[in-house]
Amino acid sequence: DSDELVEIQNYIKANKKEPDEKMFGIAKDRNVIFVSLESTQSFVVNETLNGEELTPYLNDFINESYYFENFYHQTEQGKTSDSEFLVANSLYPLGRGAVFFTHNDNEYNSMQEILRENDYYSATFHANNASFWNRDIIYEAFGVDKFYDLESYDVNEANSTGWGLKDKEYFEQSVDLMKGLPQPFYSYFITLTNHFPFELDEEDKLIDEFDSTSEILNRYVTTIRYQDEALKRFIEKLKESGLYDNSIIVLMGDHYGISQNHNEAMAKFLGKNEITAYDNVQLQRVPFVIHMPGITDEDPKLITDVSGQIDIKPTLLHLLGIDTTEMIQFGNDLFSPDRQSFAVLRNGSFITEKYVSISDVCYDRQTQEVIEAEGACDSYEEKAHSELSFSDKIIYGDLLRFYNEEKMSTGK
Ligand code: GP9
Ligand code: MN
Repeated sequence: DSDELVEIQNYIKANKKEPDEKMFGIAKDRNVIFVSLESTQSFVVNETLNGEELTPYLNDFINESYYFENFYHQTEQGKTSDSEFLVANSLYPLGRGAVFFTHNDNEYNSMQEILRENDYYSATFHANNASFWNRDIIYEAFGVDKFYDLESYDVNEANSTGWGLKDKEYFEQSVDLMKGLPQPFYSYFITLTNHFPFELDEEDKLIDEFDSTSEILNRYVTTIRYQDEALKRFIEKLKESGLYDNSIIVLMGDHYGISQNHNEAMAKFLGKNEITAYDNVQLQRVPFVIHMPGITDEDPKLITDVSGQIDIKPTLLHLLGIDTTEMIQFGNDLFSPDRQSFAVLRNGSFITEKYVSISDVCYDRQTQEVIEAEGACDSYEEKAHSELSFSDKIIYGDLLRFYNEEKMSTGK
């Protein structure tokens, strides 16, 4: 009921951090071009195979950007849709099932709705059936102004592979579709080629496959390399179209691509004897990049703080100069000087500046050793638990309807 919401609001208020004055509004009124990179994990960044970079373009782009190297995905069974849910709401997805299906009737205060109140137009570009992951329904609930789905693209056998339209073609056609968007806009792009089981036409293979017992990992490196080439073309075409300069470009890996079933091959790839429980948590890192032409290229930054997808919404809203003081969200602005390193994964594992907790075992992040002494992780245990359970309560109880009622009645 609404009393529960008050308790949650108090928790959120107590944990909110003030934004950095220099960063607040630094990208005011710019277009947002958000790219969700399918199954892209951080281990591919600055990695080579037989002397060839897996992501040459991304590696260069990072050197003109803010790059968060300890950024974790927080998705579960809802995969890409869970990552979209995190970005739009700064709420955690559910531990089971896909919240896009189970709670599409809820009240939300999505990024798109908030931006609409600030005169932004919002659009999502994804060359798949509109109903996949229930997107058509949930985008309505999120207030997405326009969904460029499969129907908006010219898709045929020649320009498709695996799950559908090849990323290069997808980006080419997307920029043409973007030209008509009212500005400023918040645009969200979801790639597809680097999707399990990672199929690619011979002509699109720019590097060799890996050589291991896992066909999946062997092919993954080639689809990762292809996606990187597509991303390069996208940015080039944005520059040609004139859309680039007045934009903020954000890149995010949606979730892991290589599951624990491929640990043996992964160990070989990373040059390790085995993939430990600790390594497995490290492998849940996905790239997160913020690129602001004229700003980040002048002064790029490698950011080592621990963070996650939950933090994206307040971070972006603050860069755009939008106040989030009254908003119900679990993330924190990544540029806030008072923010603490922290990310909780949906299975309850969590990462702090000094510790990693996995199934109630506490590890020292520096040595990767188990801490035998009782209690080191304890003070964060409660935070990790509160975050997930409060977020679940909001979703199961549809509690944002009480918040929205109050907002209506006070006109805030
Ligand atoms: C499907 C695409 C992939 O439209 O977003 O979804 P996933 O299987 O990664 O959740
Ligand atoms: Mn995905």
